[in-house]
Amino acid sequence: MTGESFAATGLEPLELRSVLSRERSRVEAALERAVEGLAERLPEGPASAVRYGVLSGGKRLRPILCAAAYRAGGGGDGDGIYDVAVSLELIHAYSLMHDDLPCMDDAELRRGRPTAHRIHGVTAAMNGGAILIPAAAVQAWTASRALGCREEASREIVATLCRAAGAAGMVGGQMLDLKAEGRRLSAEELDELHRMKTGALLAAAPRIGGLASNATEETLQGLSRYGRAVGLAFQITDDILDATSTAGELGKNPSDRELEKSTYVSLHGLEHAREQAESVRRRAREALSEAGLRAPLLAALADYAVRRRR
Ligand code: GRG
Repeated sequence: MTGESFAATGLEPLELRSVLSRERSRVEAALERAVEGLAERLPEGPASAVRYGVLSGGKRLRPILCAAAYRAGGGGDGDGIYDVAVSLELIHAYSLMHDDLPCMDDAELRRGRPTAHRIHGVTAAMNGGAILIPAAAVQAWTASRALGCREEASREIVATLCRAAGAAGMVGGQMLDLKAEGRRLSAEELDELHRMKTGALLAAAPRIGGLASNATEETLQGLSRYGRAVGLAFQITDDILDATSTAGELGKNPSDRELEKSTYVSLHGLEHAREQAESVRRRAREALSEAGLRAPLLAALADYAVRRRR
């Protein structure tokens, strides 16, 4: 991240680093509240896998996007939105636990640590991941009601989360990914796969924040456009990092190269992938200004999605 890139957002790099660190602390606290409430009612195996899979670091970008959009939409600065926002992270954590299983990517390393099934066993990681799916929906419902959202808004928040996680979103994208094994995808097929597998949940994050803040329809549409662009920029960058970093730098393995997956880099080349990421990052920022949203953190998060190192 260069000073130049953040100056335009109103957040200098050092400032963004400290804002992100403060945001992550608030997300971690909400995750601990959510996981303790859940794990204490579970048998030891899945309880340990859930704690391990959820409370194991990570960038926490989805809940941070959600909370930032809530404030951009006129919500206050209380902790309640983080309890709503972590519903996205519970879905994300389950997807990583399941993605790492031997029947999927058979991964050893995630976030710089052994994967959940390597520590807690395949059954506990599988069950713990499955428990997180309905738990995330319940979390979104109870936390949004506690925040004071109208029943209609809470329903829409839960529906947005479930749609993004489901067959038209993340799970559908993963099915396309599994079906693509050993085959080179066309550019259109790869766009569709990424839009669903990674983009849908990232795009849902600012929309959920907007819904929780009772934002206007115009703001919601702007946040959705912004979220779709951030999701795509994030995924193109993931492909670039996968092609240019070591497992140690990324804290995960195997790489897409090792799995012989189609990526933006394998299809379009590194330079073109970088240009695409840059152009989608600009599109994300334009979506904010077109909707009349003055949201320096959301703008800086679009930059962060492409300028991160892991
Ligand atoms: C049964 C078909 C089927 C699916 C189950 C496993 C699964 C659901 C979905 C997989 C979705 C998946 C693994 C998407 C990858 C998304 C992605 C880019 C993850 C990395 O996100 P970061 O960088 O991770 O935000 P951190 O570690 O920072 O949280």
